[in-house]
Amino acid sequence: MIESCVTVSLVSQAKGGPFVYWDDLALACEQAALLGFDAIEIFPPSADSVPVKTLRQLLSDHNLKLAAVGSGGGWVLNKWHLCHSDARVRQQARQFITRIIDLAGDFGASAIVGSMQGRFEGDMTRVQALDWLREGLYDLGEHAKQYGKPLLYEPLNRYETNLINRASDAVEFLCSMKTEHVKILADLFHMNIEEQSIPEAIRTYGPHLGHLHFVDSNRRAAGMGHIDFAPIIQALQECNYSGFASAEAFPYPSSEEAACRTIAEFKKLFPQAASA
Ligand code: LER
Ligand code: MN
Repeated sequence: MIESCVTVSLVSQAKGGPFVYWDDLALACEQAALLGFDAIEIFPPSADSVPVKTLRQLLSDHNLKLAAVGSGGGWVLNKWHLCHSDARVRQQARQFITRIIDLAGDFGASAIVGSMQGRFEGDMTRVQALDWLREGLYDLGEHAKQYGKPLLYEPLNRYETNLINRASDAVEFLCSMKTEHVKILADLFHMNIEEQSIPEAIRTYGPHLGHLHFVDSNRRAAGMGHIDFAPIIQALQECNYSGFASAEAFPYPSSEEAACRTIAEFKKLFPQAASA
């Protein structure tokens, strides 16, 4: 069963970014629950900044799950990433993500590595950068193992990383890692830019798929762009995908409206999930 989820950013420096709710965790939980979402996904400045007790209470009060926690705050605020040329910075990136894994793990959720994968620049080769990324993701996946939730690795479009942009490359890379503890986060916005066919790319991910960023071509709420969702849903079902469809979309025209449009589209596309 695919479950609905909506994103909440707690990083004010990420303003303008693709998150539905902003800053106010209590309001986000209240509205998400009212609209009938199953879960929230949080984008925090750091693991330490998340009010764990409050979050636990809010999730319990509103009968919501925590689906995932993003680690991109480490990039936005500090410019840390896993294949930085400076070994100390790579280590800071790993520590930052390790804490996010621990935070998410205590809630039965996965941590996400998206922007924290980084890119290769200057004298560094792509091969070197991918070696560091592979090592980093492998070790972080081993850390995530204790929580029974995989680490989520998110391929991004070419304007955000020059490492891996497409499903076929992502699966080859993941297989070279020889791990059971890292899965793929498929973001429909990035896929719309990079893939020849989004449904085919979903099939390529198959059993490696661990999470979905459910959003339209223009990064507005699903239904507000030109993605044809029906064949994508068909591909997800063929792959027996049973994770979250998490709305990582601009708060356009407002957070409330983006959340409302998302859940309406979700219910239309996943009628079995909506009636469960
Ligand atoms: C960034 O474009 C993105 O899609 C995020 O999910 C990465 O953390
Ligand atoms: Mn994403």
